[in-house]
Amino acid sequence: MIPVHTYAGQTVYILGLGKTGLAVADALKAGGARVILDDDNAGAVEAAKAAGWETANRDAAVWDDIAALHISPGIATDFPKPHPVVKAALAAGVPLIGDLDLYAAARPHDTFLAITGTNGKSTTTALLGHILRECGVPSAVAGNIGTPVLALDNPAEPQTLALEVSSYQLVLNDSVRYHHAALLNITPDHLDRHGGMDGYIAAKARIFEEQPLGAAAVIGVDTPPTQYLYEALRRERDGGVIPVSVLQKVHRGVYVEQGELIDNTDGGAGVRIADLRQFTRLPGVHNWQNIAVAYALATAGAGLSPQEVMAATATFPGLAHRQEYITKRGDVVFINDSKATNAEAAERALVCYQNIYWIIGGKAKDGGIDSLVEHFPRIRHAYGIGDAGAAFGELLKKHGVPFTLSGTLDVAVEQAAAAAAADAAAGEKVVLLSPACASFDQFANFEQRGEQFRDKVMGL
Ligand code: UMA
Repeated sequence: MIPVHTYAGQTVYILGLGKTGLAVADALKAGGARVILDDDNAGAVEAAKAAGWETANRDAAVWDDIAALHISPGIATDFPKPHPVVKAALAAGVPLIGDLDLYAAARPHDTFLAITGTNGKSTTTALLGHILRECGVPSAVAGNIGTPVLALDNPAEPQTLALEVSSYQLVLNDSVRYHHAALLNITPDHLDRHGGMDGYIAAKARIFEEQPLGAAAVIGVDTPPTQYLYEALRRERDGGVIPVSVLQKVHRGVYVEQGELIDNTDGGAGVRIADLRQFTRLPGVHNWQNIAVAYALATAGAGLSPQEVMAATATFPGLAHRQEYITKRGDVVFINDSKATNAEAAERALVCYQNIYWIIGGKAKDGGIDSLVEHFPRIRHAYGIGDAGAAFGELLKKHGVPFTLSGTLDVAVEQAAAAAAADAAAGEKVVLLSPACASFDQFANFEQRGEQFRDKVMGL
């Protein structure tokens, strides 16, 4: 844990007692502040009380004593409407703070390599963290990926953070300057929290605001909003703006052509860095973009050589639940893509494989799997689970895909594994859990669903 001394001797109100809020409470207390804790969930407040924390009352007078209000990223400041506690604090002139603000103040000599984007930010952050570690850079991985920054160890020497930053965090933590930063892509997401698409784009663009001189700004230019932001930033800055694409050649940037990573950041003809098809733990074009962005940050930001970055990439094990390679039995590979909770995410996995034994279903999202019909020829057999299983089966059968309504994940794994093993067709077969649905009908969350898949496969 990292003690934060900014509010020593003062009182901070902490709203939101999830991972972030509790890490902040520990850090501020260790730095000599008084903290009072609050949450909309009465159970969370009771648990805090039972753990010995002082809890807040929400009457107006409370603000007389408060130096700052810390809010967790999940709490609304503006849209769809400001949280009443946020409103009351602002009316009383109490500033809002976020955990990244506190970290930056507590460890001013650390370097942020920050990553945001609608898709791929966790994989890119984990990969960058792996590269830094393998290359011997004192470093840590934190942020939206799951570890709140203040829960990290507090080493005596400065370190580099591979930091995943969400749009929520970008809006909230307005004192933070990201030394080197990357924006992967922007497609509509979290629009309710940002008042629409313009607000969401503005939130993402904040990652490049007031970067220090010499900063790298890495931008994936394959989505229209990021292409636009790239053009604007390139006009504004003398250098350091690095476009990344998996669709086209870019000038003074990093791009992927037929699976080859090419670096022409020096303005030359382009140096071939590696064939990305060799990295089987990072399959698919979307992962090529993640690799290209991590490469650009690791070279331009952390000063590592292309060779050492690629050597480290080769040993990256991949992230759990995102096209996670589980095992191979004979010519059957088992892949856990439980994180694919909608059709768009499942599509990214489907395009990577042939001869797929596909486990699908759960709590359906709007639109179901209609958008995936063009990929159905890759499916040898589909296995339906959960609420949406039967309805998906109707669509699959209509398009000639053999379908079994398995009901539960365990049954589906047994059926898919047996059928794939008996399949005499040439080449690799893939048993793929990529459900295109939320998990809440049968599981606590997608992690639990993925773990059950992994356990079942390993126990077969
Ligand atoms: N709460 C309230 N009132 C509200 C909203 C929440 O009291 O109006 C309380 C809840 O009852 C709960 C707590 O706040 O007790 C939860 O706070 P939180 O939602 O901010 O969650 P944390 O556990 O602190 O996790 C946060 C991130 N969550 C969100 O941004 C929603 C985690 O990202 C992140 O991993 C963690 O900090 C560490 O940095 C998750 C996420 O879903 C993975 N992120 C979104 C995404 O990736 O799309 C942005």
